[in-house]
Amino acid sequence: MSHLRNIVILTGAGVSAESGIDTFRDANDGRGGLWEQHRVEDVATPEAFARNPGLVQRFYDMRRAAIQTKQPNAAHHALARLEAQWRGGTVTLITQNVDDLHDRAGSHNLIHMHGEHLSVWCTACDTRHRWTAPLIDGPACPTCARPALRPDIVWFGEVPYRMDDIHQAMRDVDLFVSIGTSGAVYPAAGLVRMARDLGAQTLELNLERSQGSAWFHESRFGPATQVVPVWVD
Ligand code: BV8
Repeated sequence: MSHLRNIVILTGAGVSAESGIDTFRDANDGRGGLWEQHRVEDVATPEAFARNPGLVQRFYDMRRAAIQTKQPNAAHHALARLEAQWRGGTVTLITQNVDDLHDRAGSHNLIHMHGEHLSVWCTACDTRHRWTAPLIDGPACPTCARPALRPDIVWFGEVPYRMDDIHQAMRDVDLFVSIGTSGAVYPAAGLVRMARDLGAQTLELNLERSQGSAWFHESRFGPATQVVPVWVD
């Protein structure tokens, strides 16, 4: 990989699957991305939040509580090692995941394009805070004291975070690696095409074929805790 200077990595729920965090659409779990019989696409939207805030707050309180009990796995650690050891270029890690397993594994050049489960956003005074208590209990905003906190997570129909930083990283990409994502959701799923248009090498590391597999020069299939360390090391 020595001639490949700038690496951009995109991760999805599959990189956290072996840490015990449910993916959204995994056929394997038989639920196909359902939660309490709700499709994630139906819960992770501003309309759902306006219609039934309690349902959405409960969904995220449940996800947050589950994530707290999980640990980074060998794939998260391998990606942090790559960033620490890479010389002569940059490693940018873009994640679609709202969990903090990349953070806890030690990745620093990290873009959470769909937000973070440990952050809450006050829609009254537009400030962001570290999550401290279940939102279903209606905690007051630390800044304006109003009970207007929502998950600081990008829902369907909302604009992903740090798109400028993402496009900046993609401008100089030599190698684009997609790990553990179904390629179902845009604009994340469109990044591989951007990489190809920019003449970069593209590699997919996933459990199985994804909706984007055809766009990659190479795909390696297997569990992330096996295929990612092999690729990094
Ligand atoms: C936007 C946060 C404009 C929430 C998420 C038609 C109608 C309406 C909208 C659209 C439309 N067409 C396109 C859109 C836009 C829409 C979209 O793409 N919809 C899809 C459903 C068609 N996108 C949006 O609304 C986005 N915003 O477009 O704004 C815009 C655009 C550009 C610039 C400016 C403005 C916002 C989308 C963000 C939604 N929020 N997450 C939460 O987490 O609760 S999406 C969520 O699903 C994830 O974040 C991720 O992005 C997405 C896909 O999930 P994956 O991570 O891929 O997980 P999945 O379960 O699907 O797949 C797991 C994969 O891992 C599988 O391939 C599996 O094989 C593999 N795997 C499993 N185990 C392992 C493994 N791999 C390795 N090892 C293992 N052990």
